[in-house]
Amino acid sequence: MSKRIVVLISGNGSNLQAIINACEEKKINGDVVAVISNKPQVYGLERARCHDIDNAVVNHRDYETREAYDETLAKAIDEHQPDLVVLAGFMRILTADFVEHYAGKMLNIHPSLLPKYQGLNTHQRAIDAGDSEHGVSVHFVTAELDGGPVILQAKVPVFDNDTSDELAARVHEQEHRIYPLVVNWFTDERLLMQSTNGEHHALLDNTLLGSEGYSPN
Ligand code: NHR
Ligand code: GAR
Repeated sequence: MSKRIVVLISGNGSNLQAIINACEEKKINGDVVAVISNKPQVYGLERARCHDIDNAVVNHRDYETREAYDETLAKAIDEHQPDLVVLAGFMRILTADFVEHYAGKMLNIHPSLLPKYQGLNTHQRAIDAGDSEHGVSVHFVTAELDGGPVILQAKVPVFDNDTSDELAARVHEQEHRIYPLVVNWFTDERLLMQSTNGEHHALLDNTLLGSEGYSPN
């Protein structure tokens, strides 16, 4: 059965686009059934409309507390009965209750080689640290911010005199390759999150993934 995917965004939505394209090309056994943004008028919403995908704004500025916001957001998501919730450049920290509600069925893409550079401004931080490599991680979302089990990473070089924008563009290319791939693993039911005694692990084809996620051989 084809899986129902809800994508949460806050901006441009290029990762959303990569996932929509992969679904249309049948590289993912699923459909993006809805796109929800916390910010009005972002380009990602236009991308959804272009593909006749249900889209909505749940604006965090309209809510007094994170709990109230997340409650409304969860209702908007659950209307679509998703099998998978995908964070694609979604910029609001989610409450533990919200995360628990989607345990094992919510993914995020984070622009760093986790556990390095959790949080924001990752490209500039990698440059400032003098790193020679940087990259991107897809992980299951847990209550711990950017702390859920890593599923797949991709690395890029950092060149001398790279600007943050140049480095971000290099990372973006990798994002658009690896996010559809991981979503496909999930929709093919090859990917699971196992939680025991408050510890979370990712499994691919019943094999425990290491701290850097899947790596061949
Ligand atoms: N929520 C939980 N509980 N766990 C995670 O792993 C999450 C999450 C929510 C979002 C994405 C994450 C990223 O990939 C993500 C992972 C936003 C912030 C942030 O500080 C940090 C990390 C991520 C997303 N947000 C500010 C806030 O106060 C607002 C920043 C802004 O609007 O620009 O929510 O990096
Ligand atoms: C991506 O680079 C993603 O890794 C990052 O935001 C960008 C969104 O681009 N995510 C975060 O920083 C989450 N805090 P997109 O809207 O074009 O997909």
